[in-house]
Amino acid sequence: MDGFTPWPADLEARYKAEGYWTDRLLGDVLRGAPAHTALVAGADRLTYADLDDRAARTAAGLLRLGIRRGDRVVVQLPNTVGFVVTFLALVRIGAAPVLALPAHRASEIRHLCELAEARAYICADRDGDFDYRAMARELPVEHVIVDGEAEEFPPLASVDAEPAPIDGPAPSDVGVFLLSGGTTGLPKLIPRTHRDYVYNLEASAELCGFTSSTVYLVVLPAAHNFALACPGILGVFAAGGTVVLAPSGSPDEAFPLIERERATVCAVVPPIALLWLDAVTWQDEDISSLRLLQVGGAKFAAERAAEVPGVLGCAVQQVFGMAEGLLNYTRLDDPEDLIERTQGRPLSPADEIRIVDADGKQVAPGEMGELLTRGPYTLRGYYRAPEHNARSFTPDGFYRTGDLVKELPSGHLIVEGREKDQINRGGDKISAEELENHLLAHPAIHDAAVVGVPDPTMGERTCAFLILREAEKPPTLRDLKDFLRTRGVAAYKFPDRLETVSEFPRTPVGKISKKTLTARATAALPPQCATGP
Ligand code: OOB
Repeated sequence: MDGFTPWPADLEARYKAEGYWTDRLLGDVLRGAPAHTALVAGADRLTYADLDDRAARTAAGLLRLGIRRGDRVVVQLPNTVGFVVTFLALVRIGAAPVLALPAHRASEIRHLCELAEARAYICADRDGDFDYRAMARELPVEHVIVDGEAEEFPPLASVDAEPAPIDGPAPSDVGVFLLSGGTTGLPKLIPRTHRDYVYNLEASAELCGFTSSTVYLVVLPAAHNFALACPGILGVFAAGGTVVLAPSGSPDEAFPLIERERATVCAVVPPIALLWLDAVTWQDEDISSLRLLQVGGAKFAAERAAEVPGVLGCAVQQVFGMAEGLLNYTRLDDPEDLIERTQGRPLSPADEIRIVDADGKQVAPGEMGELLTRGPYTLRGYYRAPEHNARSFTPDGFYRTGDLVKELPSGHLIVEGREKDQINRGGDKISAEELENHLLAHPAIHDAAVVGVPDPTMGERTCAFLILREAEKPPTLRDLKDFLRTRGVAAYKFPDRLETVSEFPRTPVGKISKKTLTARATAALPPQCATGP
């Protein structure tokens, strides 16, 4: 596939010889007993046999429409049976789903369709007031398929045909495209091959002790790597367990489902974990079936991690992962102290880690530096992004994560901060440059600089510093949000705060000093906010 950077031959040979890469494909992950419940969503309950049949019929229907191996299809579906069936059908054909989040809007989706040269866009009908079909009419794709009220488009349910043998993908083919959190003007695509992603999900399922008795509650978007494959939905299927889809992590939706389905595992971001720690005092559901709460996507404070077993009655696992690949997990049998204080250690014995200073030199053991990594499930290049790749990877193929970490003698990592120009708003990643570019399009704005400021529940919130054009009326936060909405920007990227300034502080080399801006925004906060979680 053009635009895809493969692993070099020596590493390919090693990963195969050492058993990390096999011939297993993403389309073959349904390994539960035929009569065992695979998927629960609302009133729907599908056995492994049902789900396999739905995936096979949808795959045949997509082939009949002309979707082929090697095609790309942008998928934007919430946590529904439709998402799971569509994903499995596409990977069986060897057409790679490009996994957009339900919150994305025209600005992001149009870019994804163009970058991927997508043949099709598969979406839901609505998300509250927002109409995906209206957006779909403007997209540069041949096919639009709608799960729900489809209007003039074919409904997903009609994409159905008698299954026939499929000339499927090779294990080295790109199986799925994940979205990068991004540090540049436009989101990047992360190609994940069948063999690297199968390893990712199988090794994760083993590490987390998933079996056919696992009942996994999905509260994060299914399209996010964490909920999909760490071990996530696909890891549960490979272990023969049961996936229960929830619309959100809100305790009044999640807790009744935990009680009803006797859920044993759930993956959440820190703001949801904090909400759950509080919610037990007013929710009266029985959540005693829960064995493990995985927390990741943003830093989870040691003091709060320590509360989980006593308050929620389950073990906690910290997960420091990235769509680009590398996953760090605390182990289920790690000492309490490591589980609470660290963000885990690499999943694979073949993960290579380097921690370097600003000059790219390895730091002394235990010192803080930027985390670089390569391994059997970490990308070697973003899709169709040669210039960005030249900056994001070392000449010997290590991915520069932009995360600042310390390594303990045990190999566990502590995330200390970030070097990349990104805001981590409760696990949602916002590229400062992307948001700044949108703000610069506003007629009253001369220049914009966006930073994250500490927040006790979200970890960080987004503050936009603006220099206004002379004689322009200053826009309110409300005006700016309306402006960004009109431009088709996802709402989680909207700034939470505005500060108007006459000039930006500069570093000695003349770049905008985001450190100074962050410090200024933080100083202006009430004291309980400034300390963060
Ligand atoms: C997960 O993936 P992404 O791609 O949304 O974001 C990756 C970035 C990391 O580079 C790091 O900056 C941050 O999110 N991050 C954490 C963290 N987990 C992720 N920072 C501090 N502590 C943590 N535990 O966020 C993701 C992917 C797979 C599993 C879990 C999370």
